[in-house]
Amino acid sequence: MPGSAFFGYQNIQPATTLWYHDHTLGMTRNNVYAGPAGFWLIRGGPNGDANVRDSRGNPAVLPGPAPKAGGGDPNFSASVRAKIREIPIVVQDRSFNQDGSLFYPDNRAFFEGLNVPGTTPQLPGAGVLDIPFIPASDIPPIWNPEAFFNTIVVNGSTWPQLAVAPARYRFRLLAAANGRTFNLSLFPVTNAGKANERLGQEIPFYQIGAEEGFLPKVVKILTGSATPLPGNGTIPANIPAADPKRALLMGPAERADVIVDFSGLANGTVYA
Ligand SMILES: [Cu+2]
Repeated sequence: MPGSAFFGYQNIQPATTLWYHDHTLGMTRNNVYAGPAGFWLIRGGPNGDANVRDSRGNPAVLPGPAPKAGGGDPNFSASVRAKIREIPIVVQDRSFNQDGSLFYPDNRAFFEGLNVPGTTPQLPGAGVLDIPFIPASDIPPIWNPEAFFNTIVVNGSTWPQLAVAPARYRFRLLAAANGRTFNLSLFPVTNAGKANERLGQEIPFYQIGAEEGFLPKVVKILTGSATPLPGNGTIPANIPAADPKRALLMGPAERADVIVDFSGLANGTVYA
């Protein structure tokens, strides 16, 4: 049919977390900001869940179940949701106008956190902005290449909370902002909206997979920790020291397949 095309995918990759979104030439950033995106989970095969090993080398018992077709929609049914232990989580950023429509920045200063009212953006070398911006440009702001927005959206909802059982969960994390990098950690906090104050000990992510499949071993991630993993079969001799602020750092389109253990935590504890 004119104007349409068929693309076939064999799904022969190792089991992993894939995702899809529109890559229309010249407007991918707008599709990432405003358009749909989805997960595409590949399971089974010689590199599938059944062959994952735990830290002792035994067959791993991964948290489940995941939602199944015909099993009810966990988004709309609390009783279905209560049984689910594997959840895909896409983290993005957005900004909104008063009427709820998406906000598009109209100047370059917005991107760099230097939006000082009354100042004129400067050219490189002037010490204010790194990238020149012409106030009289006839280019609409929708053509700005990237921006860093002020509202975090998870699976399409702003600043949502997930009620969990005292059990292990498997989260398929995807960072899908236009430009923002996320540094994810879980600390118990006061339940006071965005002014969350940290109250106690961080709980770790146990990362088992990334973009291309499962990792060669489980990686425990806490803020300031680092675990060397072999690349091309070797671990480099000189490993840089761990960044004290670094937790689960995720750049655009990166994925992390993690297990979080909520068992043994006090009922009602809020983590952020
Ligand atoms: Cu893409």
